[in-house]
Amino acid sequence: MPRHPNLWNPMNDLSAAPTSLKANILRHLAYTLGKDAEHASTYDWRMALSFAIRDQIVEPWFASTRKTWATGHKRVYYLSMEFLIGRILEDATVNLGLRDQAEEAMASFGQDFRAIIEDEPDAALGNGGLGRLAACFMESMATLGCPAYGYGIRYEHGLFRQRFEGGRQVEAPEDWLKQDHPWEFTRPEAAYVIPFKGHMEQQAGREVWVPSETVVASAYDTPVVGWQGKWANTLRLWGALPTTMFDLDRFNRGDYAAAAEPEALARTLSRVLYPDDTTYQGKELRLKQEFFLTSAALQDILRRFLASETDLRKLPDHVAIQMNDTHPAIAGPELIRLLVDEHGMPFDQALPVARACLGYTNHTLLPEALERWATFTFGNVLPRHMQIVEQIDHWHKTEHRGRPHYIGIVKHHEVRMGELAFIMAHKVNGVSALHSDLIKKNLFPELHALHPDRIVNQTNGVTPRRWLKMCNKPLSTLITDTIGAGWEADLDLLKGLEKPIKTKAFCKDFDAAKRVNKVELSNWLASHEGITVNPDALFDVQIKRIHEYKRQLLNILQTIGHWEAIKQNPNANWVPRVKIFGGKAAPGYAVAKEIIRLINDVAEVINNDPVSGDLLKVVYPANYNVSMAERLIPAADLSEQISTAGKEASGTGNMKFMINGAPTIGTLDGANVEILHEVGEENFFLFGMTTEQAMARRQDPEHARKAIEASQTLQDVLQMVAEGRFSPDQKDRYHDLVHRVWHHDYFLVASDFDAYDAAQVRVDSAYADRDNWVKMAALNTARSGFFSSDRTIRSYMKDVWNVSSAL
Ligand code: B1N
Repeated sequence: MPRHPNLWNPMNDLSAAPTSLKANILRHLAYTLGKDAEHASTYDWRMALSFAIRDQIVEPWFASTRKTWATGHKRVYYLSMEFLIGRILEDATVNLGLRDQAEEAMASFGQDFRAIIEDEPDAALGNGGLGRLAACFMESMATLGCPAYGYGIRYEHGLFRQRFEGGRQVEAPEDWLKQDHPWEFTRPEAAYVIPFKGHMEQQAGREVWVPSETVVASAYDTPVVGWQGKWANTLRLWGALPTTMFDLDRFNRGDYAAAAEPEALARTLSRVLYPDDTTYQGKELRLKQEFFLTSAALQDILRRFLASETDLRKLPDHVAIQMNDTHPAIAGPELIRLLVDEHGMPFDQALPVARACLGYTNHTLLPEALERWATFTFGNVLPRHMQIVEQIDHWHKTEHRGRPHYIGIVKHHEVRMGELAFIMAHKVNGVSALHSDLIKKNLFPELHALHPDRIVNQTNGVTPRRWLKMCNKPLSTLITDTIGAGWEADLDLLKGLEKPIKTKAFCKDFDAAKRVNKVELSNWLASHEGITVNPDALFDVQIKRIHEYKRQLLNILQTIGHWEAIKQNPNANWVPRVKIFGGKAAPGYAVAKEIIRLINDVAEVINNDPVSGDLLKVVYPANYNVSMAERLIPAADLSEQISTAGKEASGTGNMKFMINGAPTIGTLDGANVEILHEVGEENFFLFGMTTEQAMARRQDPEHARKAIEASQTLQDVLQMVAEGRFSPDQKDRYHDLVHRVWHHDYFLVASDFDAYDAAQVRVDSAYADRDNWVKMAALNTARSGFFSSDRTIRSYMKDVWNVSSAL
């Protein structure tokens, strides 16, 4: 066993020179895991390495916390129902600058570093872009030294695992906490009572809420370390516990099952993540989860504030609270409730204090995603908040008396969470330039007229540490060799690649780096999916939640048309393609599930066709998640961003592909518009209707029929699908889906089909010109600096949070 004088005294460990990583790994293996190296499994080694790496985070974490307290620095609180973190070990190792050392240490123990990294389950506490954005923001806030807490729910079960059975999606529960989770610290002392339901009572002339249910929110802290370990913040996730572990009366009467009921009931609050992405169901449990997170966070925020301050009117000088969509929008009324009911502040004073603290980020315009709670449900679960919402509504109406077209918060027996969040926030932001414009014009035109300075744009970004440095070693090594280090924290430095891109030598290296990733992905596809693909084919990738507006259907229909064209003329000079799909459908979203099945059915037929052979393959690996994205994106040649214009608020996958040197085929939607602007139209495959054209097109009730009749290719493709060419065992399987395209094509698959097909032809000819293609790909990387989430966070700090860096 290794010996070190510091091993036995933890205080020495913190202050003295760090023990070597190797020694720490062995120490944890023995004393934390209780395992002899001889008998340690991959899991044991992963845990030992994780604890050893975690040790290195604790010091900067303490230092950051101390500094924030000592200086009374303003803190940011990011409230989100989702944090889609993925794996933590490699990210932390990279940020601490310990990857090579860790790899070498594991090798010296005879362990394969990759296998250890891949043993870690994803923390999948989110559905898609919204949750992943929250995770990127946490990393950027730590990198920039912005004192911040993320607040979320510690779901026992994250997003479901996806399997395919006969091409159909089958969901299984996700179980990330089955093994020990080495990254969190349990904080039983940070616990708050969360009230629900009950009734209001007059007591001494005051309204008093007498709740009939309570649960306890108990904290679990995960440190989030920034680039180079200069700062670390806390992600605080709440777990639900019963207030009384169980009902002793019932237990004594022998009613054992019922006695455990309060415990089971409480725990359901943090049991499972709702698997909906950009849709909303008015489920009571969801409202309870939202209040559970928000109330716990606000109680924690006030407790921390009152530990060093007394005057709650100063709260906005010390506290910025960001609402990630409307899911935590109950924060407005809850903060007022705490200030008024618990701290005796008058309502008229509490409202402006709350508003000065709060910001609201809108992530979608889709009407099916906008939260509206029936006043019956809302008033039943949160009777006190129902009163406060009506007070806010009344106050706002009085303030703007006489202004026309005023939209209230409560209307048609529903509480509209968007309007509530807007009125209770001092800044409201969209997530791309186009989206923020549409918020002003289409979503909140009346409120925007009343508050013309409130809506601002904050175009999304992604962390270049995870999404380039960590996931794409060949390319990041080449970048550092070419322009030096430093781009990781200043992504605009990638501009320095523009000159080298003009040289043959650099382009050759860039191409070689991409090829390494493509070979690696091909090997993975062979071993995991049992499919052989040609690494020299064009890798065309669409990975995201399955949704009609994202138009995976457009992609697969065009794929069928392309296959048919190859079969007509198999000896033409085709560019070989691999069509890669990844993504899950919400379990209750029937149309999305049909699209999944169609993709799998089409893959089955095409992949077994000897005529098209290696010229076209369709692969759809099951259970797409953050870790799979980290494999697919670095290996992609083409990024599919083909949503109906006006529907994708931003997209963030689009940015990850760009950074990793994959040109986009896409519409003028979300952040695609800004990607196009940065990279130039000669390096982007633009197609399709604009938002305005799409809106006009829908006015014609015959738009789909006309588009189909005008396109021989689309007619043939729809005919093949309808006839059962891809479902020989059940020929009418896709009748309904095809019928939808003809008669209910709200997302304009038919109207954009020919333009998309033509853009794919342009892609093929561009790819055939290898030198120019590589240049185009490399320019995507060189011009992607704007899409670092560091830029986004700096902008929030300045325009929304009014907070400076503490570094
Ligand atoms: O948020 C991402 C954007 O890049 C995407 O364009 C956008 O679609 C996504 C309800 C949502 N909007 N709304 C959601 C998620 C879960 C849920 O229960 C809505 N997700 C987005 C980041 O800005």
